[in-house]
Amino acid sequence: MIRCEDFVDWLVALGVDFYAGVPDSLLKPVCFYLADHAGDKHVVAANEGGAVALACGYHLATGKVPLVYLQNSGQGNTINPLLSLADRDVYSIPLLLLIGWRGEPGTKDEPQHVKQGKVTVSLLEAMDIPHRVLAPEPEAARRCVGELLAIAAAESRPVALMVRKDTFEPYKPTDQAASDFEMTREQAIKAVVAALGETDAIVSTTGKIPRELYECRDHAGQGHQREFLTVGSMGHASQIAMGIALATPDRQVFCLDGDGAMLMHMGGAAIVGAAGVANFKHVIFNNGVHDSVGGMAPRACGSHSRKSSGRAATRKPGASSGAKIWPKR
Ligand SMILES: Cc1ncc(C[n+]2csc(CCOP(=O)(O)OP(=O)(O)O)c2C)c(N)n1
Repeated sequence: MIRCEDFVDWLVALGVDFYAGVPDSLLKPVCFYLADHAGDKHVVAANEGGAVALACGYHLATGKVPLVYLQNSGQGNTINPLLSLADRDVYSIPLLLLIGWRGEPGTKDEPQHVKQGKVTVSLLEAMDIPHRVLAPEPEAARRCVGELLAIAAAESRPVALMVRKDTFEPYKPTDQAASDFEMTREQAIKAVVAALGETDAIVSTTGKIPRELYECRDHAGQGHQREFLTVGSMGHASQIAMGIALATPDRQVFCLDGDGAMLMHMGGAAIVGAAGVANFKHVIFNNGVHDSVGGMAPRACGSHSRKSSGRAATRKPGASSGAKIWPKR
């Protein structure tokens, strides 16, 4: 297994000093290590596409190769900025993607991960992104990181490292977000379930909320006919619920969301608000963290008071990246 400290040291030695992503259970040790050690050079993004864009911005201003981490469930969110921003035919921006490989063929995983796991590599291939599986042996892993970063820098393009379960040694965070809420999530779900009417429909978000909701309704003897569990497709529960609410104006539709999922596609809230769907109710369980994948806070880590470098980001599509336009600091 690889120690997070070693992994990040290799990256830093190779010039990688900016990290953005959305937490993942397989990458949990690295996510927490970065939160503890990378200060304002680490951003937990609203969604994986946003993380790619943040990393592209950092490259534009510094010429450096940034790292973007994600669970492969979020690969879909990255496709647009990878193909129409970072791709060699557009702005040709080098990035290192670190992808937690849930649902890898041959492993046992939940249904929402199986399909994504099957197509993760072929999606990278379709996007012409060089990729490798990160070996768990430190020496082989270090070589692999070096080779991929050399490709990213020399060819100015995104590259990807796939990460299997147990590749990283566990890491104990020093600064875990304190939880001083009066209720647990389970108690809050119970309170909502107790207040539901007999015909109300429920759409729940991704992660632990749907599991706890399912169990809670089981215990309450309520059955599951009127609930929809958005086990994948994180961040889209409110729009599913809005679709149901529009189609069934005579019933109340409750969306039970997490704060991380809500943030992921927050624009949906504006659409619900603008449409004025009277029978739609959005309940957000705000625990301040991505609890289902380890408990990282869905916010930028570190200080926000860094002074601006005063550089403006201007670059024409098709221009190659790097020193000519963006001299390295
Ligand atoms: C697009 C996408 N990105 C990442 C994930 C991995 N993931 C599953 S649940 C979760 C955290 C959800 O956090 P929140 O909505 O705050 O709910 P909590 O887990 O705190 O109850 C993440 C990041 C995913 N399933 N889909």
